[in-house]
Amino acid sequence: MALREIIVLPDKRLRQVSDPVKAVDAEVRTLVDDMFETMYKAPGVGLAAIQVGVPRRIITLDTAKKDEPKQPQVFINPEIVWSSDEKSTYEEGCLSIPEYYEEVERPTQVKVRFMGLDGKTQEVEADGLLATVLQHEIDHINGVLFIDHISKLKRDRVIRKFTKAAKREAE
Ligand code: K1U
Ligand code: ZN
Repeated sequence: MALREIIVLPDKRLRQVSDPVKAVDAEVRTLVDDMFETMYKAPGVGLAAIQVGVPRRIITLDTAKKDEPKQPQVFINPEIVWSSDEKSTYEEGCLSIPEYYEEVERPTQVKVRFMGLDGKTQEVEADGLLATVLQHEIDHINGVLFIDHISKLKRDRVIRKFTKAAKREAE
């Protein structure tokens, strides 16, 4: 297992649409192991492969509370096949936009079809934090960030802040 670097705004790779995985092979398994190590170290409750610079449709996730046993979950080629009309608001964060949090409204419940590490297609119905994180991560593999769901004023402000920081770091 290896820690990978998490790419941050305004890195253009975060806007890339990731490619589907054709088969679960050794390369995919190594990437998934590395994503879990990187996600737990961050720490985060989810991670999309593109956040470590790999444009594949792979998500790792663990929404277990601190006092609960770990519940690592892998979603390969995930797609939302149903969303509730009911909406919920959650204060989201993003490992690619560090230390910025904003309320986002999304469907309360979703049904997601995906491939597991065993190569089999499965479906999960999610609500609460799991539904929020799944939608956030599926956005990532489509090149969408949670700041795309907030006002343009707030979005422009956070993009400007991270662009300035990146320029300062490059000097
Ligand atoms: O995709 C990411 O950038 C990970 C992100 C997922 C997420 C969190 C909250 C709402 C929607 C999506 C994070 O994990 S940010 C860090 C975080 O929220 C957290 C970290 C440690 C413990 C609990 C939460
Ligand atoms: Zn994120």
